[in-house]
Amino acid sequence: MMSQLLGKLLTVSVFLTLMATLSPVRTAHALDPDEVSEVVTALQDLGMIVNGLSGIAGLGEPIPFTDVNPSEVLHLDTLFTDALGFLGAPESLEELAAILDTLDNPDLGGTGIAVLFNNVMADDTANTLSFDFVATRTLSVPINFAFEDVNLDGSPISLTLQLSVPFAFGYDGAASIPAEKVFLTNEPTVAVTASADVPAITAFETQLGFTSVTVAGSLSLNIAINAVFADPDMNGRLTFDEWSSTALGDLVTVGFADGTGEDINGNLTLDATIIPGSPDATITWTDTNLADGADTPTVTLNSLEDFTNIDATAVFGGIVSATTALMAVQDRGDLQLPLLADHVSDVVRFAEPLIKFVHELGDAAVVCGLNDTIPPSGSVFGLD
Ligand SMILES: [Ca+2]
Ligand SMILES: [Ca+2]
Ligand SMILES: [Ca+2]
Repeated sequence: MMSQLLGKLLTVSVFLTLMATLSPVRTAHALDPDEVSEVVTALQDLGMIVNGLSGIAGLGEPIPFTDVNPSEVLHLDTLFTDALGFLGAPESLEELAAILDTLDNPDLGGTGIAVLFNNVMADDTANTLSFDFVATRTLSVPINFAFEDVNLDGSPISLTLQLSVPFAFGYDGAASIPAEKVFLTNEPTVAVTASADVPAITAFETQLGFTSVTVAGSLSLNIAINAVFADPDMNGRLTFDEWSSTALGDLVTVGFADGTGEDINGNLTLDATIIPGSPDATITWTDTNLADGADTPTVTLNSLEDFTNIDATAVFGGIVSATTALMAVQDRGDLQLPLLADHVSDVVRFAEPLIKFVHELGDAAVVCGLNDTIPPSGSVFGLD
């Protein structure tokens, strides 16, 4: 009885041992240092790809109401490789993860860019490594608005740029081609945002055509730009081989996304003292979603329109014509003017405020006079 039981147990145990031996289960092993260095190389190489996004589409376009673009503010052409720096020679993926976790930097190379390596995780059994890279910079940039006849340069606003991207790496030592051993298990999106929230800008004075205007208003920005990676053969592994041999335009799609709430919401008022009432003009630029294309600004200049169509040369041209006419008359003697009791010399006195005005502007290095040059040159002050 007992021997029968033992015999059965023995049979079962032999069967199980045989099964274990025959089954093709490949137990993952920790990577050796050479293999870890392949992952480090791949990470650095991918960094070059991310750097290469600099200037593409929205990343290289000025942020509305400013004259800076996300790539230059975030130093995107070197950002990711600068953040990685020298990774040394880790002997395991967990060691590599520990190194990445120490790379957080509140001021990367004195650029004012703060970088974070968040959620860094490695598994030396599954041969995986993942982390989220986040770069943030808040800076002060002057308002800049150039559209049609209007070109405003104004007071600074606080603008925050952020780039975030999740990376998930895998390693397969059995891959037939060495460059296919390291791969991304995700198709990462490099998400860039530019945001500002200024309920009341610092009012500023600027030139609009030939008059000075005071600009006030509010401005909020929630710009979102996504650079989306795609696995060329869609087999779930975006390999080192694929990202290094695929044209950037085929590997990554860059475009505006729908930012939080209103993507652009800017309302400026323009006021010139020369025109009664306030404000004299408005500039409105709103767009709830830049992903479907950007709306154009609405510029309502009202009476200020006239001032954008005239420049200093035209104004001085007019003054010169008037003074030329007066001098021509004066050359003939101090005649009494028709229908008026005044003589020409009285008219010239009447013109004195105008001449004084020209004197004042003369300090601004504008040469104005009777000679038919551009701008007119020679003296017009001989009348006084
Ligand atoms: Ca693939
Ligand atoms: Ca939106
Ligand atoms: Ca839109």
